[in-house]
Amino acid sequence: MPKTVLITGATSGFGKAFAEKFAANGYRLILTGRRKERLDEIQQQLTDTHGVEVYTLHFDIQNRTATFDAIGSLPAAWQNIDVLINNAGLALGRDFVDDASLDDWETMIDTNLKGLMYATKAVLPFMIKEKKGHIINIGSTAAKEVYEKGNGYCATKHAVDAISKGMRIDLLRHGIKVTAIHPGAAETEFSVVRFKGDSNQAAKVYEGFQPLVAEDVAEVVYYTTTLPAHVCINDLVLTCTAQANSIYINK
Ligand code: NDP
Ligand code: 8X3
Repeated sequence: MPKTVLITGATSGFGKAFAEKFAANGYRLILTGRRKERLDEIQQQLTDTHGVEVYTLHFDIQNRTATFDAIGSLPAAWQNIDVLINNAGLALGRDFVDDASLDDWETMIDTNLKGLMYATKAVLPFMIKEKKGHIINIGSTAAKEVYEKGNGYCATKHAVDAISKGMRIDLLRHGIKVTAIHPGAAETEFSVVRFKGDSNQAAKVYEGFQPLVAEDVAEVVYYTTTLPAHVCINDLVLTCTAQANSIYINK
């Protein structure tokens, strides 16, 4: 029986690269996101290329009922989830605290923190029943240091760091691994979303150095799932070689 991974935010960037990597390694995939057409395309492409089974669920992870209804609707044959990757997330805006938009803050909190908690709580009963599982939370270097004009986003990622530590402690008794992966700057749709569609401003973020690409992060995430049952990577920060942390980039 192939293993099953559920990836939130699988329509682009890291999540899409995770889907490709796990499919190439024979996993069955449950892919989620809001953009149904993209999920359908990725499902078709991965099925054709790797011959794996792909199940898609499209919902807004900010919506608690929609998240529980979607994950709760999984047929019994898809409930044996080995790996949950809590990846869906976004940054909105680069503004001083006094200029930052409350709507942006609320969207980031609802997606990056509350959405992650909803997805985890929806999947956990399946893992607890099986007495095994691996939860991988995608944090950020922004979970480790706060940078100027990063206020709301950094707060949500610090919260992801904290909830990952809490999950690791509380899920010990169920034998469930919890890994937090904290990538640095990676060129995906992330900055286009952050700058609300301004792709020129987004491109400037990555000028003058070679950032990570989604496939780099996928390699590391996949690696954490290949270790023996008694070994767990708890917390891992990865950056491109030009980046030391949230603040220092050699460019
Ligand atoms: P992308 O913008 O490329 O991908 C974000 C994914 O999240 C998309 O699949 C999107 O799907 C999904 N998503 C966003 N909002 C929602 C929502 N409300 N409901 C459901 N799904 C949602 O960005 P990345 O791949 O770069 O980001 C993935 C994760 O990695 C995020 O948590 C981000 O904070 C984190 N990260 C990114 C870094 C970077 O530099 N790129 C570095 C460190 C961490 P859809 O729009 O279809 O709903
Ligand atoms: C994304 C990386 O530097 O924009 O988490 O915070 S950064």
